[in-house]
Amino acid sequence: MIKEIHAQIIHDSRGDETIQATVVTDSGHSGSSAVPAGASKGKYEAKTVPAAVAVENVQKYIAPALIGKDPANQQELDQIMVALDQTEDKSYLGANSILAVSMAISRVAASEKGVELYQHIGSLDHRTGFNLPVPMFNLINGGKHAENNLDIQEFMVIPDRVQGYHNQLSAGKLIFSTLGTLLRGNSAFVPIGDEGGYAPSLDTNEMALDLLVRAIKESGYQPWEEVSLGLDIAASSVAPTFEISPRRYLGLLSDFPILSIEDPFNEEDWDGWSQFRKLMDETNPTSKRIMLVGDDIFATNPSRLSKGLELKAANAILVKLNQIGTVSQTLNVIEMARHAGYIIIISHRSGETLDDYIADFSVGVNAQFIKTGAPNDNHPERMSKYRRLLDIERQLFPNNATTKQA
Ligand code: 2PG
Ligand code: MG
Repeated sequence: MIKEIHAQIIHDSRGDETIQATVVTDSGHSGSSAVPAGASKGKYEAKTVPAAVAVENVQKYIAPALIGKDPANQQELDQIMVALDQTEDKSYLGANSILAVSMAISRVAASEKGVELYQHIGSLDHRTGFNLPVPMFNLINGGKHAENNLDIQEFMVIPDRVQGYHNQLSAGKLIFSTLGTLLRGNSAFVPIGDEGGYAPSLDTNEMALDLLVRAIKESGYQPWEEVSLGLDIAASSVAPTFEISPRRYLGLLSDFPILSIEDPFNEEDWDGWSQFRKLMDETNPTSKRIMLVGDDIFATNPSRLSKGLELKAANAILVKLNQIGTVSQTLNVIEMARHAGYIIIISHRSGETLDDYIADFSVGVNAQFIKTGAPNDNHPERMSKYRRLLDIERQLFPNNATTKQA
């Protein structure tokens, strides 16, 4: 039974204020969670309130409504908060106030049951068998996440054909360090972007892709056969000079070993999305299923997703808990997407905290992929998720996982 709920202001990786909530039960268990923040936020995301207001909302409105309840009943408690808020976009209490408590509820429930968080999330999602997601490492940052001249927001490497999570993490770290050596060949100092990847200024976006292919090869991996590339165009917030065109994207897909392309069109451009998916399906010459990933277009929102499913707008969804604002609503969106055969990618935000919640969440829902930045040891807000996944791998597959630390 919930006895107390506290909230406090902490700072995220960009130095901005955010909220952390702690839920305490009468059995002496407690669980804390913190909310991240985006820079390229979608228009259809749930709304936040300033951190100080969020803290006050938790203490004044949310805590009194939840004290005395059983944290095992995630859906019921989330529903109480949604009803208290009374708005479609959580703008009254703030999605940040609500989500901090929603996540902390699941943490304390897991602790009371004496199970790992991913197991508890799994039970909310009616699951007992687990797998690790494949990491999508954002090694070159551009767009709103960096001060450089690259329009595309994220250039990722995806070790989709490397076996075992710890080997995938090693591949990501090695390729990241090789890339650093290649970039430092041109200039001694290479800036770093918000998500821990390099943020060089390059003549073209294509040069970034060339560099990644070189880094993959020089690290001893085979592009496409072992390690693929991924892009997040973030078209709704890309510079107006960037040419958004299906022909250009198809060109990139045929010139580079790209497995995944996220937000290639604006969040309002349903036709652009549907036509491109059709084109991709017709021209996909490879054995792999190229992912057309909806982030801002779906905003982890059930009505946006259901429109997208009807219009055949994509084949994969990027899931961010704070786009919708509660754990159980996020689980419902995942269920809808999975039912339609969509690939599930659990994602961090560009402004992150040390909270590793999404690592457990990605395993709990059996997501195929996780996107949580560069494997950069100077960015603990990204590494906390990658490290937690190593722990989970050791628990789930003790014979396969090495004991090496990331
Ligand atoms: C994205 C995210 C995370 P932000 O667009 O996918 O990488 O960025 O958190 O800034 O919205
Ligand atoms: Mg995105």
